[in-house]
Amino acid sequence: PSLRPEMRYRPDLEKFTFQMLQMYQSLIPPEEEERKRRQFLSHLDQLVAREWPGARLFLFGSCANAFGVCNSDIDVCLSINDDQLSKADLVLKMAAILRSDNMQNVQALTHARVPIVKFTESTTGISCDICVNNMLAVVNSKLLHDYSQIDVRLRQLAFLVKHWAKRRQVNETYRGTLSSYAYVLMCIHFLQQRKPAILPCLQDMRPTYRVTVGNIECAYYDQIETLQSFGANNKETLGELLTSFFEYWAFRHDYTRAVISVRTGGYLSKDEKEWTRRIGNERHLICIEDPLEVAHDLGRVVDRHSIRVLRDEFHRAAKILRHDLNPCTTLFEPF
Ligand code: 3AT
Ligand code: MG
Repeated sequence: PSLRPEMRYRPDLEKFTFQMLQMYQSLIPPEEEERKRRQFLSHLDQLVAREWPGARLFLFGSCANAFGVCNSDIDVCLSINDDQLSKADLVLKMAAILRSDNMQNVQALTHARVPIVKFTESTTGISCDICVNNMLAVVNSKLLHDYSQIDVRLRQLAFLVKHWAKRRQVNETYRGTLSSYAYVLMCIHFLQQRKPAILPCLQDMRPTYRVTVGNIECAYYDQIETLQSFGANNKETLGELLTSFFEYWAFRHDYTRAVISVRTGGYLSKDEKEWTRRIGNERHLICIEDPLEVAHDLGRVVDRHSIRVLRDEFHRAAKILRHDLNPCTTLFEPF
């Protein structure tokens, strides 16, 4: 078969794919880490049950969504009915419980947009963030996890993209670059667009899973077992996909008009989202619609300076994947 245009440059594509698969394997957390994590969580469950018998802990983020590399932090959500205490109060109380249990570096960040308590367990060195009643994050983690189970190329691609973003320091929302969550959505959207498609649009299918969180209805098809061969007609390898991913974000994405939307499996316009003007600190220089909180643009953290940094990094990656003799090393070189 003839290669896509961006593949002309790489005669050693097979070798590159092989090396990328090896790198992917090396990023998967070992079973030992999973075991420690389960132990840690059951201990947390006990602590919480003692204080609040009706409360529950939910995992979310990279240890629940299948996109966690080794040594990731653990994100936990405390789900609790308490009309007396605010989220900030609950975070403070949780911090006190953790301190009296000898957890290390316990910090309550009560003024953050999402109040959390951060801490480390001394014996295992596991770092953990606990937030309160943030069930939307639990549901979006399930959505990402369900996508990850359809075609293994998503998990492979996203691991490498996240690894690249961390190495190149473009995975820092406090400095105006994108969250891991945003990068995974970029990968899902990208695989929905391949021809033939590698991923379906789960929110565009007959819903088999429904929950309401606050005033947001979440509904999508989650019987993933029936979708195992969905991407089978597309034979692209990891090397090709990674190359095309960076080509897309370097040269093809319409930063002026387009919004990528995993929810619809396609593109929307900034006009229809009314994301054309800057409001306060929120600009829309790269637009990624949150699949559940559709009024949220995950690119809103990106400013005039960081969009340059980000686009320069996409260019750099695309150029390396075209021309570099040793792309596996150069691509992931620390910034
Ligand atoms: P790391 O492996 O920790 O980098 P992660 O998947 O845990 O990746 P984040 O730390 O970026 O991802 O975020 C943790 C979770 O919080 C992921 C997602 O369920 C939720 N989340 C993060 N940012 C947003 C956002 N802007 N809107 C909604 N949910 C978000
Ligand atoms: Mg995390």
